[in-house]
Amino acid sequence: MKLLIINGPNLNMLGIREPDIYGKEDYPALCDHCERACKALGADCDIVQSNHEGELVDIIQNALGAYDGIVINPAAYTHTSVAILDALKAVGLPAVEVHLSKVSEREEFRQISYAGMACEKTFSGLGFEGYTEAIRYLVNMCK
Ligand code: CA2
Repeated sequence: MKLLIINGPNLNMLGIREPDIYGKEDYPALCDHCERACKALGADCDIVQSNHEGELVDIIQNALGAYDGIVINPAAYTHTSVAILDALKAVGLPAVEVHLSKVSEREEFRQISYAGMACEKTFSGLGFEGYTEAIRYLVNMCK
């Protein structure tokens, strides 16, 4: 099975600031973590990151026919983007939402997730392990 792992705005800045919230490891370390998790769980993956909402919509649309599932951390667009929600619904691929931090314990404006409405499951507050759990979930679901 082939998974597309999508990361939204500012996740490329991991490890630079706010280590208390997002951890000390940087974005290349997250990519390495996801690649290793996919290999261990028997999946292939591509990993993409964009700071641009429209580009994220294009990436999701282009996943149709090319991937079996999507792992997505839409970052700040989680809480604002109906366009990303609609794109996930349009392609209809099984998708799992991931957040490094425990969003439910953070600010009020982070309490809505539009993307999550099109996802099978959400893993939040587990750091990099949330990606592992999302990959595991999709691998098991597609068995
Ligand atoms: O917890 C998560 O994974 C988030 O999706 C991260 C987003 C945030 O807007 C969401 O509410 C929850 C932020 C992405 C990373 O932002 C950084 C900020 C400063 C330094 C490094 C990264």
